[in-house]
Parts: sequence; structure tokens; C-alpha cells
Amino acid sequence: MPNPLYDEMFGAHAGASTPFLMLADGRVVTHAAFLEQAARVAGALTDAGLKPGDRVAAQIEKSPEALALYAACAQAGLVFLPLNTAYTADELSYFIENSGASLIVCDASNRDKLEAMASGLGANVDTLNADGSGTLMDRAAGMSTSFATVDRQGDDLAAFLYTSGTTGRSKGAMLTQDNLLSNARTLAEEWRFQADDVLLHALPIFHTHGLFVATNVMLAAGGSMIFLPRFDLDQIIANMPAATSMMGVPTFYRRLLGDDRFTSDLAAHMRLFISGSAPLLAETHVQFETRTGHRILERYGMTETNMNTSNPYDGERRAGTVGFPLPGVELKITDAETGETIPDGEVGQIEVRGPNVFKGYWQMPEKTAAELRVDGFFITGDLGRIDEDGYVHIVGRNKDLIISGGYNIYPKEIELVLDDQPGVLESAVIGVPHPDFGETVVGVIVPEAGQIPDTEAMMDAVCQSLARFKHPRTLVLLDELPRNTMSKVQKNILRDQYKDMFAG
Ligand code: MCA
Ligand code: AMP
Repeated sequence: MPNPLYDEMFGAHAGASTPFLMLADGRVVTHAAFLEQAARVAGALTDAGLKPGDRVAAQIEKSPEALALYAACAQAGLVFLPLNTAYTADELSYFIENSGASLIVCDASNRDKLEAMASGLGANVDTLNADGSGTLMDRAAGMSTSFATVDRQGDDLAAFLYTSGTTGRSKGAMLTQDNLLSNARTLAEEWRFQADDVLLHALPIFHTHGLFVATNVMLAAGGSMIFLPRFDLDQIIANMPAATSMMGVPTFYRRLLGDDRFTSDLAAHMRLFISGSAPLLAETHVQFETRTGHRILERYGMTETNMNTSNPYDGERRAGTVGFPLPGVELKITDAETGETIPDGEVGQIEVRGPNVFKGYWQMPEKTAAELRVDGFFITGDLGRIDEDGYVHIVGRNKDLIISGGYNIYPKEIELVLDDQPGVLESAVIGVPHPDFGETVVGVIVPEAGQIPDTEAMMDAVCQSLARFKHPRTLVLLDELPRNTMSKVQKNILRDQYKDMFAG
């Protein structure tokens, strides 16, 4: 009986002695060894009483074992729920409670904190550390290297990924086996990945880009990855000669261009550089080509949809655009008021439909209905236009979102914390241009009459509640926020006022 995701992505490599993961310390994990380890982990998970459809939340460092947990969930029919390692206990408790996760896998250093939380929510806790040690692997060591793959249908859930919202409440995007599989197949083909490809992998594996784009594409192609724990310029430069390709957020490419060791010689043998998760400035695209002769291939996606568009592998990779809808993906530009399709060339909201589009938000039917139309089109919240040659341009966002170094930050989440602080009447959080991260966070605070709020105490409160990458890099005090005639805060005026604060 089938399990489409496991069978095609993982099972297809059973017994293969080909390299899958090449680690910074020189170790190589073959496909066969990886799958044996995944089978052991699947055994440990089911032995602990987990049943198909149960959620497994993981806040763990990047490692081969962490990836084996993803494969094990696929094999055992469990729903994998990866979580950013930067999330605080406050953030985690919401995800765990909302998802109803049965198991939380975390670093041993967080065990006590998470156990206290988990016991109230009926979840168990296992540990998995960056070096592959921990209770999960201890139990897995006693399991068989073969595991009877659990039957699944393409429409069954494979993963939940939490994405924040404009109301400040995160939503669990439910991704099916077919969502992941269809996108991996399409991308591997569109970008011509083959078994002899070696991907330089320095992205985190708790978001779509590092897990479902980079890793799934390499699994679909049967290639290998130089699997680095994080983006580190020295490591990237040292490992590039052994790679054929790289995927990254624009910050990766800006940082490479800022290093003199990154020369055309170093990049000459590379087949492909891909960028996504945030806008790649046309300027970065041009500088990269001038330095290396390579035109970065930019693509566009979302947590809810995986990848929607891509610049062509053959043909012109047009700077400042995200290319064409992928095969099987329909994309239209609509009027935000009427939902009607508008003519090419005009700016409107981007809507997409296809096998890549998620099933909805976990236990949030109203939010699902507000964004996912009954005819299957998903309203992305991005604003764009299609040019005369069919290239899609993203020109802005219809949602209040900041993207810093490829991480999404919803201002509302931060405003809720700031507004709660003593002496604060109200706040507005905005994104301003930043030379390294693309955008960075600024908090604008309006004090209550006669009050001078303690900004240090405010930052402490933010640290307590929110992940480091969401923290405002500065707080400014203003007497009042600019508002339009409808009393809506005009963030565009604030963004304009502070746009040069971090200019490089
Ligand atoms: C780290 N910091 C950040 C960020 N990353 N602050 C804001 N934005 C960030 N992205 C914090 C650090 O904790 C540190 O705090 C300080 O900023 C500077 O850290 P630095 O050493 O410069 O950062 P880093 O550790 O080198 O990380 C930067 C990074 C990393 C390499 C760009 O953020 C990264 O790997 N980003 C990739 C994100 C990603 O995978 N996104 C895909 C989402 P302190 O000052 O306390 O030391 S999936 C997606 O978007 C869709 C679906 C798509 O289309 O792909
Ligand atoms: P998320 O699903 O939360 O990880 O982020 C998805 C959002 O990232 C999209 O809705 C876009 O706003 C943005 N995004 C992803 N890729 C690109 C890109 N190539 N250019 C511009 N924005 C992008």
C-alpha cells in the first residue's frame, strides 16, 4: 500500500550507497544510512504510541538526525511541525497548544522549560541535540533499520508550518503529501537538478525554503547536499568548490558580494544560484552577474503554497521579476475589492491555484475562507503585475509584513507587546530598508500624556515574548501617529520618515 511522499522522496533511495549529506566535519551520510536512521526514528516514534495523523513538533538544531526526524514522520504517517529555534517559550506554548502536538522534540537545554509546558497540554517531550545525541536517538538506537511504511493518501497531511498573521495570531498552514511532492517534482525538473548535483545548503530546515524547496528538490533528484549548520561566509567559501548549486535568501548573496574571496574563479564551475523568500534587489542581481558571470535565478513562494513562480532555467532571468508561473500553477492578478481579474500590466493582488496550494489553516475555518477561495485560488496578500512578456513582478504587499533576512515578521505581534507596556498609548511597527537584512524593524511609540516610557524595560518585555529576529532594532518616541481621514495609521508616512535610518 502506498505512501506517496515517503515512497517517491525517500523509499526510492533505499539501499543506495550514494552520498546524501556531506557534513562540515568531512563525514558523509549515504542515502541508505540516512534511511536506516529514519526507520529507527519512525520505530521509536510509533513505539512511544504515536498514531498516523498525530503532530510532532520539533524545535531542534539543523543536523542529519533532525532531517531523519522529518523522513521518519513521513514514513510513520505523522504530521511534522518544525519550529524556528529562535522562538521563545511564549511563542512555543501557542504553537503546541494550537496544534495539539502529541510529542515535542527539543534541545536538551530546553527540556525543563518545555516539559513544564507540555505536561499541561498532554504532550510528551524527547530531546535531540545538535550533535545528534538525546533521548530520541537513544530510543531509536534500539529499533530496527527497517520500518513498515504507513499507508497514506496524497491528500493526507504531511506537515504544519505556522505563519503569523496580520491580527498577530499565528495560523497553522496544513500541507498535504501532494502539496510537497508536486512542488518538489516540478522544481527539480524546472531547475534541472540531477543525481550528480551537489547543493550548498546553509539555510535553516524549519521553514519552507530550507526544507521543502532545498531538501525536497535534492531528494526528488537523488542528489546530495553539503549540509552546513548555518550561513557562515568562511564555510560557504571553503565548500563552494565542491558544490554545483546554491539556494539562499538575498542576504546570502549580499554577504557573498561583500567578501573579496568570492570571485568569478570561485563561482566559475557552479551550475546555478537560486534566490527567494524576499525581494532580490535588481542591483544585487546585476552586481552578482558583473562579479561572477552568473545570473541568479529568482523564484517566488509562500509557506501556504510552496513555490508559485520561477525565472526560467533556459531563457532570460529577468532582474527584479520572479519569472513565470510554474507548470501546473495558475496565477492571476485581481482587483482587491471585486476579486475580478484585471488586465496584464496593471497592479493588483496575486492569486494562485494548483496542486501546491495548501489545504487550509488548522482549525481556523474563517481565516481559511478569507484567503482560500472556494474555487481553489489562494489570495497571497502580495501585490504584483504581469509584464508584456509574461514575467511576474512583485511590487508590494497588501498585508502588513516585514521580511528581514528572509524571516517574516508581522508588526501586529510586536505592537501587541509594546501597547501593553506602562506609559504607552499606542505603537506602530514598521520595516525600513537595511543593507544586510533587506528590511529591519523600527518601533514607533506614542507615550500616554505626561509619561516617558522606559524603552529599556519595553525591550526586555519584547525579548521575553518574541524571537530575537522580530525585535525592533530601535524604538522612537512620537507625539502622535499620522492618520488618514478614516483614522487609519499611515505607516507609509512613517516608513518614508525613517527610511534612511539604517541605510548602508
Ligand atoms: C539573525 N538575526 C536576525 C536575523 N537572523 N535578525 C533579523 N533578521 C534575521 N533574519 C539576529 C541574530 O540573532 C543576531 O542577534 C543578529 O540578528 C545578527 O545576527 P547575524 O549573525 O548577522 O545573523 P546570522 O545568524 O548570520 O543570520 C542571518 C541569516 C539568517 C543568515 C540571513 O537569518 C538566515 O539564515 N535566514 C534565512 C531565513 C529563511 O530560511 N527564510 C525562509 C523562510 P544578536 O544581535 O542578538 O547577536 S520560507 C519563505 O520565506 C518562503 C516560503 C520562500 O519563498 O522561501
Ligand atoms: P512566508 O510564506 O511567510 O515564508 O513568506 C512568503 C512571502 O515572502 C510572500 O508572500 C512574499 O511576500 C515574500 N517572498 C517570497 N519570495 C519572494 C521573492 N522572490 N520576491 C519578493 N517577495 C518574496
